[in-house]
Amino acid sequence: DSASDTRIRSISASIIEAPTVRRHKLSNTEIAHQGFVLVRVQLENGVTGIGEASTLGGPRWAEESVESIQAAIQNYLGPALVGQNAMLFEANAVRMAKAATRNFAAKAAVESALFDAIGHTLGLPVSALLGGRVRDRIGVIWALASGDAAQELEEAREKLRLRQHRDFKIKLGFNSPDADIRRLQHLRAGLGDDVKLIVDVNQAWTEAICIRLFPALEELGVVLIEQPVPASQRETMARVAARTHIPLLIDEAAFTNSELASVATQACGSVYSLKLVKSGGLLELKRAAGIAQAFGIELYGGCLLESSIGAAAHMAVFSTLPKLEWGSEHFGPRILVDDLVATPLVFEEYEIHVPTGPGLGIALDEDKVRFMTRKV
Ligand code: MUC
Ligand code: MG
Repeated sequence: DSASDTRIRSISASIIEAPTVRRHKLSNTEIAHQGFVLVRVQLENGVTGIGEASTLGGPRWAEESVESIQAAIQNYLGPALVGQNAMLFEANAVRMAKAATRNFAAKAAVESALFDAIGHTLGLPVSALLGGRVRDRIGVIWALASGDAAQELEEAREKLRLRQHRDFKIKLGFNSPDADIRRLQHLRAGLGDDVKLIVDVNQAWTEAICIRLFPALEELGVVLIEQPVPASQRETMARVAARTHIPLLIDEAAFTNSELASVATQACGSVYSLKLVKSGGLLELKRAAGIAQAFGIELYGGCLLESSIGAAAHMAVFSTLPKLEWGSEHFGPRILVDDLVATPLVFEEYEIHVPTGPGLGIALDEDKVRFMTRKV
């Protein structure tokens, strides 16, 4: 009957521009608003599923931009899937792989929407479709990235006071290495020794800078160093990983699961940042976790400043992983002036609650979406 007709009727993609509460700086870009592509999949049974692709500073953090993601979905991924049964997730992923190479953010957003639609059709959370939850709450860190140490200290203290975050990721690499260390010293002195500090250099340092600065990071009690050198320089990354007592967190150096296997074999790091925009889908993200685990690499639940839509898709996967040693960094919903959903993810006692409702467990706020949709 029509209620069980889960064939895909249409797929649409619109561009969203969501202002952030403050400027967010990375070594290679800087944002004051987030660029998302909102995907809506309609099934023949009348159910709609939603998914979100996130970018950071245009085609800068990775090669995809909101414009390229929208074009890939409208012209290639959508046409490859219309008429197919949404429930056949693996077959649909194969179809998307045939229609377009890479374009991971675009593919992941479409697959999220398919999972959301099927979850709503069956009355099941997406986590149940991915094997079921092993955890209901996931620890969540906050990123400090204004570059102004006094402002950052105040911001971190507020997060601690509200019991929302107690671990912090500090974005480095947009100032000189010495200024980075001074900023970290200021934060450590102000926050005390109990707060976990992670640094993300976003590929900005050379091996020489690493050699010079790592002892200072060790002294400051930094617990993770994320992607200190360029993603393509695997030998360099392996050498600097071997020099420090701080684990290296692999981010931009591994998008695909073959890249992950390569960086693992080359000993480029000992923790991996899981992201939908790198894996290109929920199923592939779950496989990334298995590959990392097989190499003895610990897992970190990465983000690209998604709204509650993209964060919920990550939570659906993260909640099913046997191990997630480092929790997650899905602070994205909280850095937006306004979230896109009527039911934002719950942040409480330093954790995010994994949504339990059907599908992704979130519902759009259509007024906010309309307001933030780019007018063409
Ligand atoms: C990245 O490189 O990890 C995630 C958090 C943040 O502040 O930047 C992003 C991307
Ligand atoms: Mg990173």
